[in-house]
Amino acid sequence: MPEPTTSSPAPLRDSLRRMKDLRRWIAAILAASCLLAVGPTGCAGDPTPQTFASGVAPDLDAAHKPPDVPRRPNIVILFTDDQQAATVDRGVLRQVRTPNIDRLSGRGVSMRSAYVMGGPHGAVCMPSRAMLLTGMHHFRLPRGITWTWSAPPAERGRHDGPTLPSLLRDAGYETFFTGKWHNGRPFFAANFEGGDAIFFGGMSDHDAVPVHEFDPTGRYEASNATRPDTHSSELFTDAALEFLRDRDGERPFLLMVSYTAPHDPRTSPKPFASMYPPEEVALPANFMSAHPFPIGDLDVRDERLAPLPRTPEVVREHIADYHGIVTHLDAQIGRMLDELDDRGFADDTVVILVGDNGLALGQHGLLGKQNIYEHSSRVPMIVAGPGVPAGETRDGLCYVHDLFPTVLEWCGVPVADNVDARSLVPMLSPGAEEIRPTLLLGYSTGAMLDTPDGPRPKGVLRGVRSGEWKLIESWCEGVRTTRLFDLESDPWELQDLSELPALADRLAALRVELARLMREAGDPIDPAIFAIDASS
Ligand SMILES: [Ca+2]
Repeated sequence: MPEPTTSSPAPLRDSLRRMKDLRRWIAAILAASCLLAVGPTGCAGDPTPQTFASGVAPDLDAAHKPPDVPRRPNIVILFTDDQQAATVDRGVLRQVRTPNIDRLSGRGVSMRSAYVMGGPHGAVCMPSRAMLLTGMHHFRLPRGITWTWSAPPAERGRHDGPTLPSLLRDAGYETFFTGKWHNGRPFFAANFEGGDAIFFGGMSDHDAVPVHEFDPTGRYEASNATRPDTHSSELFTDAALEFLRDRDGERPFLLMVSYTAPHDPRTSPKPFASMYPPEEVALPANFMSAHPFPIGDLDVRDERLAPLPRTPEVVREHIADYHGIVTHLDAQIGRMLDELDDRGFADDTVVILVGDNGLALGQHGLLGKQNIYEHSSRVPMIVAGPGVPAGETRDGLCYVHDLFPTVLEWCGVPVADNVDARSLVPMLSPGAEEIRPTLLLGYSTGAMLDTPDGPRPKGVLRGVRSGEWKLIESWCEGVRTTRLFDLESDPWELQDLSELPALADRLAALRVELARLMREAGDPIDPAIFAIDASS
């Protein structure tokens, strides 16, 4: 994998150029097939035969052949909440049982280096969802959908730009949503044309989630919410299955099932709740009783779920509960896969399982996701469907929101040039090209400090992944800490290599690349707080 360079990231430029070329090819073919099918009046809403998930520049002649490929695919997105990537990794270290997620990974490609970019406050779920829906880095999105409570009331839930569901809806897709919506009621109303069991908020008692039926007026008055006594994962799955059973089948569909499991409270029904005896849970290798240096959010809500110092006994109980709710969630995903199979959707439906962020659960002395270690930034991502290789894995770097242009590309919808996300299609092809040679991670506390330069987050974490290397820079109330890990030999991020003279050049290059990525992403933080010369 290419290393970061000091000035000209040639692999990145080449990758971008190839992707733009591919998009131009696809756009040309879509335009040609559209004209052939319906004349010059446009093809929104018409099922345009096309290949998808091929990852190769299509042959122009193919556009003139009879369609021997599936129609525009249905898209099912199973979006989970606070699910660690480790819960779907195959390997001896995984303790949780997920037979249905394994079934899905056997049908598709598992992205083992998929990340959430991060966020500007403790509720990382919110910017994560906003990025997936828009394909934009959260730095360039309005607070109204990434940090709702900090925006003026009139701007909360407001974003005028295109979104995945709105673009698919305009292209003729039926769009249906169930589950957790964390970006404001107006934003939901502007997106989906159908839904049920919609939960507006960040977290809830899983057995009494306040949910709404679909409201065509878009108002979603709080007084209209009901609290069914069904576990949230079952409730949202029930709504999704009802949608699949009731639909007329005329249009392709986008079905988004946004689970609020395994977010705490980590409760699950019998027998899942007692499926994993705490005393049998193995502690992670990077269990610590407390985080070893100051980072900004050591007192955020997630971190207060257990007292400090952490003890092995308490962490084992948290992990046991977590594994129970994950296996329960897996059972609901199994119901989804069964229904899709029984109704014959397997041939023309892409199924995506993706998490919004990870979770520490005792690693590095932390419990939450307000950091950028692997446990909290890396997420599950499995993509399965026609044209996608079965049972394969990819190690190339990508973001959750890279799914935005990926899905649009499959569905034949043009992607705007200003979108930050990059299509995963080249990664899913047999050649498995990289789309991101390096990748920025970042977290800032919502709590601000007054400084001579103006308000600044109390704590700022920024990191870069490149090949086997991971750099983390931390600034917390004036205290700087640097960590450099070799993830290949040290996947638990335990051994800091930043002081090794032999790695001084590598560290310097990574710091320069970090500053470049921050600027490219529109990050408002000045890399100078990490003593990086921003002009380099
Ligand atoms: Ca989350």
